Amino acid sequence: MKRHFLRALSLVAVLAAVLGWLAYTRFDFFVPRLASEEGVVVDRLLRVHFFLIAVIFALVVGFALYSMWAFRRRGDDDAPGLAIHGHSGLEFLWTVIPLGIVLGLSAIGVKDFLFLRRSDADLVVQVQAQQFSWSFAYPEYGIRSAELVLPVGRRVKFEMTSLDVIHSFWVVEFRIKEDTVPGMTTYAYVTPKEPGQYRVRCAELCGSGHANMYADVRVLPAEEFDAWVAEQQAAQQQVASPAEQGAQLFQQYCAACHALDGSVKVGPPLNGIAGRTVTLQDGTTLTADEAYIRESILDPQAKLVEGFPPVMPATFGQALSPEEIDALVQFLLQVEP
Ligand code: HEC
Ligand SMILES: [Cu+2]
Repeated sequence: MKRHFLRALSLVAVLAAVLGWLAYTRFDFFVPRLASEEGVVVDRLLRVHFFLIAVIFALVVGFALYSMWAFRRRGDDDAPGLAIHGHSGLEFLWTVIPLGIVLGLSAIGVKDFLFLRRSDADLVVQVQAQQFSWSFAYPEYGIRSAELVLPVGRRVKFEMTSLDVIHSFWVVEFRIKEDTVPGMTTYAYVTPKEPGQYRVRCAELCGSGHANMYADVRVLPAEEFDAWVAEQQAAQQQVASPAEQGAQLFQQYCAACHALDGSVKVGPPLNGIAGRTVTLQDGTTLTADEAYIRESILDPQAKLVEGFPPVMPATFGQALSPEEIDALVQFLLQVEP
């Protein structure tokens, strides 16, 4: 028995050494690119987990493989196997060692968690989620953007909320994920450390356009970020024509569900909507005019288009200012068929 045990243990040791080494040194291969200071802390702990998981895997699989080979059925040997009734020493070890590991990991976890959630920040970005778009406001600078633009090296505090259902703000390269909850403000902190292009994804199944709910993230060196802010501030001074502004708003808030090339997404295509004959769910028809388009945006459930589910958010009256609604209506009235 002892001979078997020592052999199996050698197999485990070899497997554990190889897999543990791979998991620890090739960790970067298994995780997405890392772009924040906070992520360094997250990855450090995750790497330890990877290593332990590889070792435990080797332990289980090593003994199993060895036993399958060494104790395989031979010839016409029908004798019953060895009856073993437990082993106090082993049970003690496999209780105490995992307990120690779990307690150790949770101690590191608490320490890291407090570090990640510490409340110092030198830039606040307000995140508003709604079906199926993101919008970012920079109160310090008085600007609002559909793209999340951040400077390298400044700790950012995200103050997040949702207008309708629970969404989840997830930027995998920053290693942060935090739910956005209607009626409540949730927080996340991040210090970008690599300029580059990343993506916010919604990580909470939130409805029919969930898979399209993302926003671009652009991390810039400090001077370029300042230039971007100045540019945005200047752009807000200039009055873009309502139709231009409407086109931008459309991309941000509506494009997840409405195409402009005639294809059907979650909702009907909106190119050439003005003057179109629309059949409603109750079988009546109407000609789409300005009042109908406006009503469709502010109170989408008032008249439902035949063949489509009633999933258009009824929150645009809150998410957008009256001028922005006007801009959208102007845009839709003149968008090419
Ligand atoms: C969650 C997906 C979704 C989003 C986001 C969305 N819509 Fe809709 N929309 C629909 C669906 C589905 C319909 C058809 C059912 C109905 O009438 O409500 C519709 C209908 C419409 C109609 C009537 C279309 C017709 O053929 O009569 C208009 C106009 C419209 N939407 C405009 C907008 C605008 C503008 C936005 C952005 C501010 C927007 N929608 C955002 C899903 C969406
Ligand atoms: Cu969502």
